[in-house]
Amino acid sequence: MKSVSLSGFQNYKVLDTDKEWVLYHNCFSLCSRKVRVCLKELDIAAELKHIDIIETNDCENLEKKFLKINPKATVPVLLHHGNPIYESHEQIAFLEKYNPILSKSEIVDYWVKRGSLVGEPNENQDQFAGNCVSIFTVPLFVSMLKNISIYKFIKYFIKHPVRFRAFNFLMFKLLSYGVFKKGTPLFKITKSAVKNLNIHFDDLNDHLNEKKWIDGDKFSLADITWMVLFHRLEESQLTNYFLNGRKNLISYFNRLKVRESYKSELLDYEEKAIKVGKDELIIAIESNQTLNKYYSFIKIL
Ligand SMILES: N[C@@H](CCC(=O)N[C@@H](CS)C(=O)NCC(=O)O)C(=O)O
Repeated sequence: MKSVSLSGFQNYKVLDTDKEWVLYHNCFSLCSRKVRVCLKELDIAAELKHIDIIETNDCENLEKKFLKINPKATVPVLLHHGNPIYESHEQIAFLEKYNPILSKSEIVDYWVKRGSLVGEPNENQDQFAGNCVSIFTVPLFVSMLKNISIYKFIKYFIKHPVRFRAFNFLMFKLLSYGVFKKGTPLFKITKSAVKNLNIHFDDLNDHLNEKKWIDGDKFSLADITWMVLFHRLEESQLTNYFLNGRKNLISYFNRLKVRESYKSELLDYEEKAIKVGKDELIIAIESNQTLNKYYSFIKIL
């Protein structure tokens, strides 16, 4: 199947449903988390349909039934009366219109865009912090994929409509922590991800000066966007490194962590595959020489 580019609200139905909102999501997916947090913050009820992706042990996203919902095979997909909205930054903007209780301004739009994950993570890292953070998820991916049968990868490789992803994931499984060796493509991409994320964080740290939230006193979609990025870095054992010396970001992340949505939509969704992967990662950072060197490399950049 050819990969297609889909974004925003589509003028056709992909599901016959009497529900106003349906969200196809995954417990681990960064973008799914963003939309779940948004639903919670806006107090919008949706029917949630969990779709396993390879990291969480299966490839439900490659089944015919799901490809009808999204031919690109990615989550999240939000349906409004059965019409799909693709791309999480479009989904949160669409949801916001139905309960406009959050702060809205050009500043919010700017930081939502800057925190989004758009296209493939190795591209446009200077524009999108989400693309950079995606690169730092790879060690956790590899740790999670260790426990998944190779047969599932064969299916994944054959059926995934985005060839670049199919190839990368197969490599993550076959080479395991070997993908972090000095000189590998991932090692090179990491260099630019570190450089760009440091710029995004410096700018956000400066912007937050004396502000409670990104738009001042009121919480906004921008805070939701950055909440999931910080949480992902925390899972990847990198918050201490990236927040170190950035006082405003440290206190901002502490404020984000005590929101109810952080607990109910992120922490309480930590399913077995995530827990096992995280434990495995913590041990491997210490015991696996290649991974240990990779983390040290990130920290000296
Ligand atoms: N830019 C998209 C990213 C969607 C995406 O890459 N989703 C990942 C999870 S975060 C996925 O579905 N991966 C499954 C796969 O590619 O097999 C968005 O913001 O919604």
